[in-house]
Amino acid sequence: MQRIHARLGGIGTLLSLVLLSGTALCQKLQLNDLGYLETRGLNVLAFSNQYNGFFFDEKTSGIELIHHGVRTATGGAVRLQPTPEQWDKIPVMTERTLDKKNNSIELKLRYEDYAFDSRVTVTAKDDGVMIRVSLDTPLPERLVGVAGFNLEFLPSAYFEKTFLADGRPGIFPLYPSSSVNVRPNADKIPQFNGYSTFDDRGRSEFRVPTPLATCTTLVLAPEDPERYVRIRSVNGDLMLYDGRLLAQNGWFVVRSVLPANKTGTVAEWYIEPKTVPNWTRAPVIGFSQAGYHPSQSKIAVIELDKNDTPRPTATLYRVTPEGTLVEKLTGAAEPWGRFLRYEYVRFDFSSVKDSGVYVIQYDEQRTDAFPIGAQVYSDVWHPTLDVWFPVQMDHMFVREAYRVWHGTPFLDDALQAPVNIRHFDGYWMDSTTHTKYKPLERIPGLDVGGWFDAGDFDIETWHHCTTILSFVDSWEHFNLKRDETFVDQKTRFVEIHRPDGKPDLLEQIEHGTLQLVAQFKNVGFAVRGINFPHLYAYHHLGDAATITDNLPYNPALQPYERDGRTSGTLDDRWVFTPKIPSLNYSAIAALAAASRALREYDTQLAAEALSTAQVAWEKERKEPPPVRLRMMPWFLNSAECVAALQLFVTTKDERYSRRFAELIWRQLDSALVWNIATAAQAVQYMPPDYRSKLERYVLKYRDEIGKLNQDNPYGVPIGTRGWAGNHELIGWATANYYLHKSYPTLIGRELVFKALDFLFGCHPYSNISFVSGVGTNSKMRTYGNNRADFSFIAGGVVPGVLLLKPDFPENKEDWPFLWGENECVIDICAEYIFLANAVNELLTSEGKR
Ligand SMILES: [Ca+2]
Ligand SMILES: [Ca+2]
Ligand SMILES: [Ca+2]
Repeated sequence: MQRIHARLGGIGTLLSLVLLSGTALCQKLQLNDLGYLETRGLNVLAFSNQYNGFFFDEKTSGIELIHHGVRTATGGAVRLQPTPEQWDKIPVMTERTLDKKNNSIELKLRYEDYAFDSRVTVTAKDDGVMIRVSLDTPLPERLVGVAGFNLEFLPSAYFEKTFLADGRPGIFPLYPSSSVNVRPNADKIPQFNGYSTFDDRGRSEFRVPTPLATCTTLVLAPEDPERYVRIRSVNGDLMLYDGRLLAQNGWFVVRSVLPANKTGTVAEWYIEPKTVPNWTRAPVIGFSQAGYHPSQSKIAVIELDKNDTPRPTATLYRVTPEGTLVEKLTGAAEPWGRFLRYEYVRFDFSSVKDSGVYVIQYDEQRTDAFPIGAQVYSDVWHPTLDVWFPVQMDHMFVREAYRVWHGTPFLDDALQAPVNIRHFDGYWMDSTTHTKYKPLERIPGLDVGGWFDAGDFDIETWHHCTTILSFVDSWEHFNLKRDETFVDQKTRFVEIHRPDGKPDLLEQIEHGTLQLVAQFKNVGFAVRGINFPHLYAYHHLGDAATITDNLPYNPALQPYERDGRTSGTLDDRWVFTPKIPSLNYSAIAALAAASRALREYDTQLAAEALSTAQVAWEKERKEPPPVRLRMMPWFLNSAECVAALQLFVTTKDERYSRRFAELIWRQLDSALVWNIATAAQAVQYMPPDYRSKLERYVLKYRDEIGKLNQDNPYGVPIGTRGWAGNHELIGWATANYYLHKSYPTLIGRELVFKALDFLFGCHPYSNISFVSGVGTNSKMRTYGNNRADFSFIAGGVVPGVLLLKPDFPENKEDWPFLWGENECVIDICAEYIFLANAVNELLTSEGKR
């Protein structure tokens, strides 16, 4: 968004600087009903969000600052490293007490491994907060010199800014370049589950950063009234570290080491973040950065600070060929009300249908320019298929013009994973391999096809299945013959922007199918995934071809020794082989579907996919699921339902449709929203009475989604989990598309369009498009495998707006490392291609009505 004039109390304005110099600092923080300390321009949260025991330190927990609308500090807690990494030990918050009278929050933190308890209080004092750490018993011997109180500051919030350490000036490093010491592993507090983020090349050592500065008073960004924070340590030194020396996603850490042999207060900081008097967050004008089709409704949702005074109107200007603005429509900015921490007004400019370039102005703010036109959605999916998916292709060399995205990776796939494992990426192994292979024995034939799951490089079979299914849906519904990619499986070569006479979508379906077929052929069933044995390989950033040595492991050689064909380094990926019936059904569905799409493209692979699916189906039906999976039969039955439908569509064998009919109504009764898309997809294949029977459920579904208009001003589902909700949103809109096709009078087409509006910028926090390279202003920093470069891969769709408890929506654009906000994954991207085409089809086939 562009700002036109400096606004009183707005972001970074000259005016606010002038005001600040002559006035007092902020008012005292108050503990509000939501459980955090609040004043205008500053919130202090204390464990409003918990550390996630699954992915550990996600930089969304501990004591945190939201400073002039931006979450700039996190991780305030007793920690066991100067700059904790994601998989370092985290404290469990065992008790949190709110003291309204004293504007204070007390936390009890525990490290179970060391039976170490501490208390941390955060109390409003003067113009800031006092943080006190106290101990009832002295530090455990092992944690002396190790335990400290840390608070982490967002590097991108302090780039191009200075600090003062006891008055000595410094500049925050743009790139990590301070010093590191190497110490023996005996001194190290082990990371989670004995894993290590550091590849010490067999030397039993680890790295420790040295401080950028040591002082008792530290001022961050003295020149910037919006980022200024002063920290004074009452007892003991403050040290400022750069966490990026150990991990690119590290933050700047301020730390005080806790003293040995002491009880009572062991660390005490007074923190004073400056606030701009009467600060009011600039409005966010949510709108579609990709523009609008003339015939759809067009509603800008404007997000306002609760202290802002809503303006009565907003204006749409047309940008003329001469470069001037002509007022097209001034309309009401209708109040919608409160959602989380903001107030909302909405500006409806649906009546404007003339093709052209427009901007929206509200108050002193004007949006990026965007088009209205009949063709706006025709190409919005191109970057995803042309660029994003080719870059994700595993086992292939991928070039784009002069650039090589990656070399040919994982020619050393793969070894049978050992038994009884809980893996850091959520994979696991049972007490047996369930295969004919011994632990660490090579499973042949898996170095083919597949995609890098996400910002990481594992083969995630579940996501493969949904990706293939969605691709086949796109192929069958929209006949996407676009050809801008050259794929040669034989020489493992891919080139972007180079047509090869074959539809790219089929080349992608083939690429996923090759991996699935290989799993069944060589393992006997769909594997949970193929992933890394070492954490230091898993967190790799850069070219996938350099993660392993690409040579199969040979135990006869020494580590790091090679003989030209094999290697003594145990770095080959592991195949995780727990038996998961629902996963097998998902794979059966994907293979059955792929066999239709590939029938003419690759007859042999199509036949193999279908026979694999049919044999696997018979096997799965005969084998009762393990006891623990019978606990959630609806999930298993959902997968079986999809498999039955896909097998029926492919073969027309009524055994499959009978099984589908047996399951689907039960499924709709137990989990309506989860199953409605499958039910709707089946309408065209089932007997006529199916449609009328389903109508009852559609009515119920319509009532349910109608509530969304009261839930939030966007009228779409907004996820509340630790991973933001764009996937659910796309799934919701896709279900609406299928339902609209069969029940156009019950489910309107706007219920499909709204989701794209949201993805393209009509959402909370900012108005950036969540699809990189699509729309005027779109995500240029995402959690892809090039995130260390603060970059993106065009066409990637991010998870979007993360709702941090209790009321803070966030999607950072200056910091790519929060995966819950910014990680692009294969199934979301495939389903986005479908949705974009669904919207385009509805608007171009029905738009003239
Ligand atoms: Ca993964
Ligand atoms: Ca092609
Ligand atoms: Ca290897």
